[in-house]
Amino acid sequence: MQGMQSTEQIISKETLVDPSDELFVGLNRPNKRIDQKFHYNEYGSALFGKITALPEYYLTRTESLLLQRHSEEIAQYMGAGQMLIEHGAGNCGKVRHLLAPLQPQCYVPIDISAEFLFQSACHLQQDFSELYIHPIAGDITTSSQLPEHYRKLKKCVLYLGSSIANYPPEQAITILRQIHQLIAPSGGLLIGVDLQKDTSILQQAYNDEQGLVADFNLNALQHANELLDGNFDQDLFDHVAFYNEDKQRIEMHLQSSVDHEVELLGQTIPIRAGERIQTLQSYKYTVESFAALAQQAGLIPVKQWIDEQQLYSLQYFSS
Ligand code: AVI
Repeated sequence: MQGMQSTEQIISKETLVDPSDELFVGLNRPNKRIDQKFHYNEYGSALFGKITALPEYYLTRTESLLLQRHSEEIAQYMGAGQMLIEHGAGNCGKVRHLLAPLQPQCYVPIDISAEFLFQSACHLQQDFSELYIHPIAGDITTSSQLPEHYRKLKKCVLYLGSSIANYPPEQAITILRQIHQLIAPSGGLLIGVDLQKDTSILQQAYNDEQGLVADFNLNALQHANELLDGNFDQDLFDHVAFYNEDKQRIEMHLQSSVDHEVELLGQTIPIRAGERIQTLQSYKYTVESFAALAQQAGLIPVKQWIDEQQLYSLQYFSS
């Protein structure tokens, strides 16, 4: 294996920060919230994998289709022989569509889940034995760990899955600015962005018939119990997901069905019947509204690929 490091080597300090403080503070606010990242314990991550294959959840399969269909053209825009950095690489599955046409000199998958990332990178290395793979456990700010030997190459970032849309616009601009700094002066960003569409399609994607998204949402309470030595009872909450037209975003909440109390870190927190804990926001953009956001981060829109039903977009920006 060429660039692969041991799991210990790739665990950066970001993975060692205790997230419990943020979770506890969020649950003690008058408007309670659990940040979307707390959906992803082991069970939640596995469940999200199943959600991406649901008939109602069009995002993942439409993005895959666009990547497959346009991989040659994408490669023409991105150029060859670069350092290809994937933010939120997960199982390193999506990049497989692009590796042959792009022929990068090295691939740097970045993800906060160290163990899963390392395993995924190992699998990829088996199929692409000539590729230099350098996994980094952390986030896009962990650029100090980029492979020294390849630093002078043009840098292209992949940020797929419309994960950018889970951040409010101000935070999304900050992330895009960090990406811009990373790829400057001559790099590119290929990003997956979900589009505004008929509300009923959106409502179904986040309220699937099997109830997987509901389970995924309720699992945030289980994760909170694990992290805060808590006693949330999932049976006392309902999954609520709807499209907020004013804010142009899907919102997910957990709504308490009764007045009750929860213990977290030995502290008692009262919860009223009907009270909601906000757990996820998923903004929906037009090509123009996302380009305007990216431009605020210094990125220059170059090319967009959209499916026939105009459900989803892949957008390419230069620095
Ligand atoms: C990861 N992200 C783009 C998903 C979304 O559609 O906002 C998260 C999700 N959670 C439940 N369903 C989907």
